[in-house]
Amino acid sequence: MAMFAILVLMGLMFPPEVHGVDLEITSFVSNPESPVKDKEGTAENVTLQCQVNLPSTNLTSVTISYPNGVMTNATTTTTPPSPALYEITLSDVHPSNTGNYTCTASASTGSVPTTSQTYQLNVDIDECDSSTCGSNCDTCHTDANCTNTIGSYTCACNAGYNGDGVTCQDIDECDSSTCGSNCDTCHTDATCTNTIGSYTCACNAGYSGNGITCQDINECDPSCSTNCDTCDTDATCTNTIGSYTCACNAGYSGNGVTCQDIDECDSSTCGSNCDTCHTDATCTNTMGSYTCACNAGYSGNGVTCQGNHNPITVSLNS
Ligand SMILES: [Ca+2]
Ligand SMILES: [Ca+2]
Ligand SMILES: [Ca+2]
Repeated sequence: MAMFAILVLMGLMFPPEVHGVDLEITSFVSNPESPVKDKEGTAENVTLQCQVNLPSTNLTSVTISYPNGVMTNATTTTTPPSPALYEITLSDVHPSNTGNYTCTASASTGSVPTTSQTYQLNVDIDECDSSTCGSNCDTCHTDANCTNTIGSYTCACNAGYNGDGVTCQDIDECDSSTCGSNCDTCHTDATCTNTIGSYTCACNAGYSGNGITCQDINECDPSCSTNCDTCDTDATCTNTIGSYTCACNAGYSGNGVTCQDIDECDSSTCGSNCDTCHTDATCTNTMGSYTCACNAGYSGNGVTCQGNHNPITVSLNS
């Protein structure tokens, strides 16, 4: 037991020589990992960690150089004979800390006495995050979307807007001369109305639908419930694409919306619609028509009437 303790003590005091193992940097990373977010009002510290494959007792130095070339000695807390992990800490990093850091290790023995490895550290401000960007916030337009990038950010106008993202203008989707690839999809029988950021479509009068699809309304259909015809009850409605027409029925005059009975018996007003009663008949006006009745002493249907007297024989002889 005493001998074992002595051997352990000797092992700590005189670490075994590493023979035939070349010096190697097995990893060089940051904690936290790059990219590191720089939040205004918060001090973000970054530790650069350089892992070598040999214990510190086999090394003469491990340095880390900054992007500007300044070199500093890294320190280790790893106990030999474990391979040594060397570190430096960057306090309160900012985007200016972005760049390539190089870890260089030098060994006291071995066929590879010196080796190095480079690490790209990125420190980024999220200009799109209004809760952390502080005085570095984006300048995107209200109607644009901000996208953070490492070292910068981009602005893109929202759908319905044109522009470079810093300035955005509403697209008039209804103006075919300017809408380009953003024109409206309203139906041919609809009216487009531009709105800020979008547009609306409404079917024209005489059509029903959502504006993207529109169908003719049959105003004459007895089952019509809205936008139905206004023809007079004595008129005939005829559906047309997008509208309808009203025509007064036979025996009536007017524009179809209002129709008046024609008095076919009144020769002063009947015009081209006068009765065809026989001379020896009496005309009686009716709604939409008229009747003819042969006068007393005559028989017939009123259109033709014959006298009911005995034939008179006239002698032509003198
Ligand atoms: Ca950024
Ligand atoms: Ca618009
Ligand atoms: Ca009449």
